[in-house]
Amino acid sequence: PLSRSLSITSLSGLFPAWEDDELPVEDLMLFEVAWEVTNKVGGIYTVIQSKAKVTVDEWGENYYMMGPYFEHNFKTQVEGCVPPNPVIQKAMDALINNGCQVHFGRWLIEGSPYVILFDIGSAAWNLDRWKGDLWETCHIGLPYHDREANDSLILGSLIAWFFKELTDHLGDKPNVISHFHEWQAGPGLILSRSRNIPMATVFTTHATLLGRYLCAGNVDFYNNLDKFNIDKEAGERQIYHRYCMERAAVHCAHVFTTVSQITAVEAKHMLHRKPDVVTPNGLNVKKFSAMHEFQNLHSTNKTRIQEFVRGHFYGHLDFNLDRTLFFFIAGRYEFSNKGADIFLESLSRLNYLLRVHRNDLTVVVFFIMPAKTNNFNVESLKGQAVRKQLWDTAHTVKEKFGKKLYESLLTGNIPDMNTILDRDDLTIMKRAIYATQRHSLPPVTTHNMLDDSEDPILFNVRRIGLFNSRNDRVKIIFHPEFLSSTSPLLPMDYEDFVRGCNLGVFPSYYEPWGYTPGECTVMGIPSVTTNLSGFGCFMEEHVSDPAAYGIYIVDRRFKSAEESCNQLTQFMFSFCQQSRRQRIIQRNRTERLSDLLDWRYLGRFYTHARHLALSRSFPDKYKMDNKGPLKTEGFRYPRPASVPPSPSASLHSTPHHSDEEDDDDEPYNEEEEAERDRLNIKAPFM
Ligand code: U2F
Ligand code: UDP
Ligand code: G6P
Repeated sequence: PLSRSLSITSLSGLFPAWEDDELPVEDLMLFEVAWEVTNKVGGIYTVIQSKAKVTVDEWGENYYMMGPYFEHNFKTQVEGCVPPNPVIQKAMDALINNGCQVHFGRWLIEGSPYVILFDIGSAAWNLDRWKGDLWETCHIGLPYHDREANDSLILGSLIAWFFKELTDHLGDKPNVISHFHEWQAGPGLILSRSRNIPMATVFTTHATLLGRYLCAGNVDFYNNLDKFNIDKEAGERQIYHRYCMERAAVHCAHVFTTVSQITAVEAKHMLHRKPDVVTPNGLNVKKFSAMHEFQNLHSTNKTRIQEFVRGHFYGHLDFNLDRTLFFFIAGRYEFSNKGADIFLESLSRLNYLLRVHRNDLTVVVFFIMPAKTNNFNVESLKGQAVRKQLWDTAHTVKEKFGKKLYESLLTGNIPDMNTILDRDDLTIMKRAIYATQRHSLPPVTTHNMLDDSEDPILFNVRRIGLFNSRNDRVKIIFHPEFLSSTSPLLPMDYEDFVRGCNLGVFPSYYEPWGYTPGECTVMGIPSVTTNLSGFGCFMEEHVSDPAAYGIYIVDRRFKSAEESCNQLTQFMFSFCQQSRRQRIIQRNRTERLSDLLDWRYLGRFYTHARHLALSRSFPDKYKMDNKGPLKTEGFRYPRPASVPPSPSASLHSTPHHSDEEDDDDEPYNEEEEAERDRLNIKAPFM
């Protein structure tokens, strides 16, 4: 018998006690199936990978992840081994003895979960037969040219086969729970259920196929959710078969979940089932023992970005890097879904505002969105080379200067500064300076774009005329490739880059969750999100004054694009008006929200979904007290203690109030403020 027990969280003490579902994990086996297990394609990889630790902590040896086998991924990420549980080996052998390759090992990520990986290629000769099975089962036909759909069917057939073998040998105990993610894992669920395999099933969608397609096509999606003829829309976009698999999986599952409230509403209309549980996406949060540690990281990484900017803008470095803020947008290159359209428009307005207010502040904005390119361009590489050369020159001269100075002091003399450097030294320095002349503006993009003329970012940069000219207070750098520490241009990992920036801007239109602003939050970097993203809605629900905590939520739901642009511009402009001191305080606050995004807290929604699935599939064994659905509602972070209570006074909710840069007179104490907030918490959880 299962129950929910009261547990006191081990987190910061900010959360009141909540009731947790308690599962007898020793009598259960948990399988989680996703195309992205050990295989990075998109955001689902982040979900699976970051959640591994808390799941292994709870389930130990009874937790397995399943996905496709790719040789390269296996070699680089997995330590192969023999399954310690003979039942697993037996089920694998049944497939292997029929010519299908299955691999087992520990995934080398935090938590080291077991993975069972199925080799699609080795089983592809069954495809036609399995297509027939799918047709027999649910009358879904897959076209031969859709490789992704065919692969998902092969994976699904192998997985359903595996579960059949497994459950045939398990008897009464342990009971199996299998959790499938996204439509690519759908066939495994559909086939398992149609074959009456005795196990509890959960299906999670991270975005609906139709939602993604319709939004990308510039329709007024949210105001017409109930009006779409979804079969027709799917057909017209040639995804009818995928949509059918998605919808079938959703309806086959004992429990259906999605990542946010907003996607729950979408799913109700696009898939005709209301999710049973919302399972928000968390992160594996690592806390520093002292606040200043992440602030120091900001500072050192900012220095690295500054170095890059010195090179990129060589010859045009007429702005003060100490008065320069770094903004960025990053993610999959879906121009309007990710809000790059309104971002660019707002940047052009921000540029205007900074100019008319004669602000000496400069904003350098990075667009990190992968597009098709033909490597780095010469101009960008040259910038870094020039910077390096200046650095080397300065270093050589400095050495020489230092040596002469030392010699002179040893003989008891202050050297003659006019002669300490000889003519050659001056020549070297002049040559180095001459090399920094350039006849073109610093480039907007770092790469040779394959589709330069049609590229939506470049097209709009041309339209608004932000070409990195001297007068512009907003400069743009489009880096059409994900970041990597091995890059010759900007050698930084994404995480370090984020830490070094001042503001992440993610004004998405279609974003079921949106990891990027959450990642900023746990690193203590403020960000802009929207009330159309799962993350933004979640923050709106749980934080009384999100902007005070460095979470700016643009209203894209009830406002026109024009109004949203204005709001975004205002957010950015008021951010620019903060002093350094205010930014530091705000970063501390932002970082304080990370508990809210920690899997140690959010993981319980997964536990709840599993519990619910067990109670539906094995009702005699696993009862659930009738407590109603587990919700995230009812808990709110209070407004930070030092922000004035009147909404008008905290219009932009910047930490008040000090106009001078680096003004340290402010009687502000981070620990005190955090403590005051703790005491302020009112509503109990549940
Ligand atoms: C949803 O995100 P998805 O996983 O469906 O989005 P994708 O298009 O699959 O992928 C975005 C990811 O792709 C990666 C990048 C992102 O994590 O790291 N990527 C890459 O590695 N290389 C490339 O060249 C291009 C992309 C949903 F839309 C989000 O809102 C949710 O947060 C997410 C998780 O629930 O699911
Ligand atoms: N990201 C990355 N490298 C980069 C830029 C972004 O790995 O240079 C990752 C980022 O960490 C985040 C993901 O891309 O996890 C974007 O996920 P999100 O949920 O925001 O949107 P999705 O693209 O999945 O729809
Ligand atoms: C961190 C460092 C400070 C530095 C500041 C820069 O807080 O600890 O030494 O001055 O970052 O902040 P800024 O918002 O100007 O990038």
